[in-house]
Amino acid sequence: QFEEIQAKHATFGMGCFWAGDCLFGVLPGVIRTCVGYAGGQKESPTYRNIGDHTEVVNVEYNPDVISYAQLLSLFWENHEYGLTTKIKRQYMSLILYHDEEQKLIAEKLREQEQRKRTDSILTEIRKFEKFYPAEDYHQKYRLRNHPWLIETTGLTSDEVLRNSPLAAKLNGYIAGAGTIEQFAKELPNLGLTEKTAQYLQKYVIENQGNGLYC
Ligand code: MHO
Repeated sequence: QFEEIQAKHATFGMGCFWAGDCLFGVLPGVIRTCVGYAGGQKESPTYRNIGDHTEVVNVEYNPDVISYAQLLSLFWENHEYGLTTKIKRQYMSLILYHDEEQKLIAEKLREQEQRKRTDSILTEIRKFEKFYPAEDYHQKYRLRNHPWLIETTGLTSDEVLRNSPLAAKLNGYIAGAGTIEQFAKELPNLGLTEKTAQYLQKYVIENQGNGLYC
């Protein structure tokens, strides 16, 4: 008898969505990620025709393992949200809350962030309405540059790359978004062969802390 995890969703706009995909995907407690367009009114936006939408990452997480506040710390730490110059709507800082609890936490933490700085925070907090998944080639973008890794782990379809928890992890690790300590700790649970683990480890170390997820 397995108890269903009561998974929750969180949605963040924080610049280029390839970065959010890596940063959140690798996080313990995050189950899966999907990048897409949200926050605007235009029907069926695409990358080339995004209209008034923003690039966002939609995160499915287990609230027993990671809290919304913890997700928000990662959000604040990893993008520029206080620029005085205007950021394109495509890359705006945006929190789309899924329930009242998320709304209150987001508002409270934005206030806290604001107190730490003198320029004003541009992050908008709005209700999540509609999410349009982005084109397949944007999903797990960094992992897609590693066809051997995709092949050897059996993540060989667009659908699997979009939905698989392992794909979310590998996409983050390959870009250097997880720490070396976390990688060492999680490796036994990833179910990788020795050779695959070595391949991945090289990138975890090489890309560690370079902050280049886009
Ligand atoms: N620097 C990237 C941004 C891509 S993104 C998904 C590019 O110019 O292609 O917005």
